[in-house]
Amino acid sequence: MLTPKQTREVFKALDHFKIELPSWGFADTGTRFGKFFQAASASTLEEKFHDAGLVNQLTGVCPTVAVHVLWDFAPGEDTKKTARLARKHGIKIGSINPNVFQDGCYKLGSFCSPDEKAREQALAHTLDSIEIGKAVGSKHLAMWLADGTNYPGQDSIYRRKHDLQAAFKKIHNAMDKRWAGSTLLIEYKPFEPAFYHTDIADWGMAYLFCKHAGKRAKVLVDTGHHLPNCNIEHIVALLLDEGMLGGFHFNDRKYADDDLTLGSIDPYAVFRIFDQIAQFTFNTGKDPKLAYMIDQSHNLKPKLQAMVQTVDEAQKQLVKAQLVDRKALAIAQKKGDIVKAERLLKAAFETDVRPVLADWRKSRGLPGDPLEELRVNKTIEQLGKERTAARKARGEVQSSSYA
Ligand code: AFD
Ligand code: MN
Ligand code: MN
Repeated sequence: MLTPKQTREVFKALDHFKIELPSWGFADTGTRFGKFFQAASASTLEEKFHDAGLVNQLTGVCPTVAVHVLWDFAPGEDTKKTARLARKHGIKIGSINPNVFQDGCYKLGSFCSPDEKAREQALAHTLDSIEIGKAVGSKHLAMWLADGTNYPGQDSIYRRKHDLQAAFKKIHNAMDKRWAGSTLLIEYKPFEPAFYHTDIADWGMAYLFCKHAGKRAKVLVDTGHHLPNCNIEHIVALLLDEGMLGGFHFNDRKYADDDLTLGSIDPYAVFRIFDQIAQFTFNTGKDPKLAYMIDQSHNLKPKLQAMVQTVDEAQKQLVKAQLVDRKALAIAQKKGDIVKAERLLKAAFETDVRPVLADWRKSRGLPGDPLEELRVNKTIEQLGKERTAARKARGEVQSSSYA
C-alpha cells in the first residue's frame, strides 16, 4: 500500500509523463518474411491519426503521433492540412522521421553512400522534412539511417564518417536557421539491414555525430537497438549526465530489433531505465525533458491492443521507479551494503502499481484498465468491418505503408 506522499509523487509523475505513438505502428507492416494483414489496420493517414487518437482517448498520455515523411506525407502535400487532420482526432504531429533507406538510390547508403547523387537526395529530403517539421509545429527531427556495408573492404569507413559528419552539420545548421526550438535526434542500431558494419552502430558513435552536428543534436536510444546483454540503463545514465539524451524509441527485444511490446521480455530492464531517469532527477532536481516515443509495428498482436499495452507498461515502470527510497539507497551505496541497495530497488519493482495507476486514471476520467476496455468494447472488430468495406470500395488490396 502506497503512503499518501508516495501517491502524490506518483500522480505528479503520471500527470507529467507523455509518450508518443508511431503512425507506422497502426499500418500493416510485417517482417521481411511476410506480413499477416489485420482487418482493422490503418491504411490511410486519417486512419492512422484515428487510431492514435483512440489510444490517446483510452490512456490520456499520447497527445502526439510520430510521422514518417514518405509514408505519411505525399511530396508537396499541404502540411497544414495534415496538421489539422491530426487535431481533428485530438492529437498533434510529433517527431518527423525522414526516410533515407527505402529508395533504390540508397542501395549503398544515404548520407554515407559513395554515390554523390544518393548523398544529395538524402540531404534534400531531410531539408524538406525540416520544412515539414516547422510547418506542423513539431519539435523533433528523428534520424535513423540504415547506412552501412555488408562486407569487409566494401567501402571506406573513414570517408563514410566524414561525409556523415558533414551532412549532420548541414542538417543542424538548417534547423538552427529555419526551425527554432527543434532538436535533432540521432538514433543508433548495431546491425540490420547492414550486416558487416553500420555507420551509426552504438551510443558512442551517435554521441560523436551529435557533437559534430551541434548543440541541438541529442542521442535517441531505441531500446531494441542493442546487442544481447547490453546494459542500456548504464548508457542512459551516462547520456543523461552529459545532457546528451534526447529520448527513446520504446520496444522490447529478445535477440535483435524485434519490435516486441515494451516489457514483454524483460520488464525489470525497463524499470531500471526509468530508475536511472528518476535517479538523475533526484540527484539534480532537473527534468531531463526527454522525448518518450514508441517504435513498434506488430505483425501478430492486434496493433491497437499492442500499442495500449506498451503505454500501460511504460506507465507502470515509471510509477515503480518513483517508489525507490533514494535516501536509503544513497546510504546503502555509501556503506557498500549491496544486498540492502538491491532490495530497495526490488521493493519498488515488485510493488503492484496497478491499483494506484487505476486510481490515477479514474481520477482523470479515464478507464482504469484501458487495455481491458479496448478488448471488451469491440472497437477493433468494428474497425475491421468498416476498413475492410472501405478498402473494397477503394478497390484496394491490403498493403503496408512500406510497400
Ligand atoms: C525501424 C528502424 C528504426 C527506426 C524505425 C522508424 O530500425 O528503429 O526508428 O524503423 O523509422 O524500426
Ligand atoms: Mn527506432
Ligand atoms: Mn528499429
